[in-house]
Amino acid sequence: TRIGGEVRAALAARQIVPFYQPKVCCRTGRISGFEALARWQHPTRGVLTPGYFGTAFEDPELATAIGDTLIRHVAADMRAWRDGGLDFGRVAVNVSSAEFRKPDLAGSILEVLAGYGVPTAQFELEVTETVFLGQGAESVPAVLNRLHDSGVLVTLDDFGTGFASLTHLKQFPVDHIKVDQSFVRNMEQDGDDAAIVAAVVGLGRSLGMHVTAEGVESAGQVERLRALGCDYAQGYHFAKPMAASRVPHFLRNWA
Ligand code: G
Ligand code: G
Ligand code: NA
Ligand code: MN
Repeated sequence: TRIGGEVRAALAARQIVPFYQPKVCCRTGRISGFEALARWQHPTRGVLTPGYFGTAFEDPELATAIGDTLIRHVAADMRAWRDGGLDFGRVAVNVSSAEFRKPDLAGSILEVLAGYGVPTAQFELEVTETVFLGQGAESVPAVLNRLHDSGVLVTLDDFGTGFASLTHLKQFPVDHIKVDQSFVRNMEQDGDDAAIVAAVVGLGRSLGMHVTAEGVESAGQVERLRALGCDYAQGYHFAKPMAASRVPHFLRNWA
């Protein structure tokens, strides 16, 4: 495809990079870590979000190429931050369904982390429920178990929007769940949304998992989430995804 060719060229030109969005502990207000989100630093069009190239994540070969590039970039950034004595917490990377078709996905991730001397406990994988149903679904249990057993945190993203989620929570080594932003957006006005967020927080609690609310855009939402006992919050209220070069400054200025 046209976009496929462009993405390949962008990868070769090192124009696809991770941006980082902080996650904040609701209880302490401290930064618990960041989510890495792919961005295309286009030479003429500026910084492009996956809205322009996200279909590439559905193509197994391209998704793997982007994933490999991105995870190396993230590990290199983590290495540099560690060397600079920066306390950045944990970094989460998204992995699409198509990437699970790659043979030994777990091994290749662990190899990159080891290569950069990044502790597995500082690394987190975000997957949506679609990975349990997608092309590489049969490899998912082994990959997640191996990563989890190696100390990598496994997070179920966009929780509440897929299907059979409760079965997956039981069957797979899920450490963390993220309440989808569609439930967080109107939680102050919509009682049903607030009830769903409360229920997910309660479910996480009872299963021993931490819960992150995503798409948090107001102080009022943060207050509600804190009252509900939600562990972490992420969204434009705190910060938009930022370039790696801005992370040290951001952390030093965080109260
Ligand atoms: O980053 P937003 O800012 O636009 O991201 C849009 C979508 O693209 C989200 O669903 C997000 O999870 C996905 N996405 C962003 N970066 C990556 C990535 O590096 N890998 C995968 N698989 N998906 C990503
Ligand atoms: O699928 P995933 O949950 O990984 O994607 C997160 C998406 O949500 C990214 O596109 C990210 O840029 C976006 N995002 C992060 N915080 C906010 C927010 O507060 N509001 C909105 N509307 N989008 C957000
Ligand atoms: Na995510
Ligand atoms: Mn999400």
